Amino acid sequence: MTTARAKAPPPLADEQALFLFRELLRIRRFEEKAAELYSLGKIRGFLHLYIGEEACAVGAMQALTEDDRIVATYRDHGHALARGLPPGALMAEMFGKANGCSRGRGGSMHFFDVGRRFYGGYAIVGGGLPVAVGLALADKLQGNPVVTACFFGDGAVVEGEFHESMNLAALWRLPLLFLYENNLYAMGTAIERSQAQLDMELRARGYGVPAEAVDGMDVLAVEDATRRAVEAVRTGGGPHLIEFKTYRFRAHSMADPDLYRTKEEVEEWRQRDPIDLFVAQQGIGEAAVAEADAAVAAELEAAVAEAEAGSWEPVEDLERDVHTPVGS
Ligand SMILES: Cc1ncc(C[n+]2csc(CCOP(=O)(O)OP(=O)(O)O)c2C)c(N)n1
Ligand SMILES: [Mg+2]
Repeated sequence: MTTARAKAPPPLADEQALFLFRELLRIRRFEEKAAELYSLGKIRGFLHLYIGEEACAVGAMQALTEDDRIVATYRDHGHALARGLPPGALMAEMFGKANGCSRGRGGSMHFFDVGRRFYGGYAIVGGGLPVAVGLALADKLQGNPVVTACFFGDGAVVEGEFHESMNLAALWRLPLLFLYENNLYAMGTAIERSQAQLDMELRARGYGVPAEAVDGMDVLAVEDATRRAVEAVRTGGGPHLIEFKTYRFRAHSMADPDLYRTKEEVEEWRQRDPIDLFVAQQGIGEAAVAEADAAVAAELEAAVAEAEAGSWEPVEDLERDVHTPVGS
């Protein structure tokens, strides 16, 4: 595979470096808080943490405009935060409260915000891919200069939905960007045990879709590759694919004992923590780190308070949005 950015990236202006640092840190701290609240029973149901993969969502989101559309996976906290969904609305959603971004009906895996063009959060692995094809098809038919970016994992690429989506997107030259988060595992199954062909560029070539692999722990490499691909898609180049080579530091979910990989492997990847890497790469000083940490902590405290203060949906609304009268 072609690998972008062999040389070290240039330092950013201070303001931009601090902005990106805070974007990364917000996701990390949000999820640490979510894990804590899960063990306290405030958040129930499923909870899948994105810790370790933050650079993928943050880097990719920098290259997309407000008009572009985002489709995420069930591990969607990072994508939603990077897209600008308010932490309070997300926390309330995980509490099951009516002030949540999906009225408390979806929880952690079903964040949604049409206004911010954030179309889920899907509990079904690969479920977002056909939706993204539909969104991109609509934009193409309507002549909208909009790109749909769809995140998915290595568990999705061995499903029919991925291949059907690639086929139709290529056949119709849709403005669709496939963002493949390859964290090497789908639950407890390593990619070597599920994929007959690990080279994604080769697989994408079978559909005539240009593909590139980048270091998913390097936020600037992710941004750079996404920017180039978005430009190509937006100017009529048809679908493109980027593979982010990444790793989740935590278990698959709060219920996973994490027995299918070695502690040494996890530790090796932790040495390339995307936040630490960025701090070192950009030379962000201790005082700036502490300041950002305090600001993020205050934001999250307010988010939790908002979730606590929210109310449950009234029982009279139980069937609302479940049945739609014929003809409406
Ligand atoms: C269609 C479908 N099959 C199986 C599952 C059960 N399941 C939940 S998460 C998961 C693994 C998905 O792995 P991947 O796509 O690599 O995402 P990651 O967890 O690594 O972010 C599976 C198989 C599901 N939710 N949907
Ligand atoms: Mg995976």
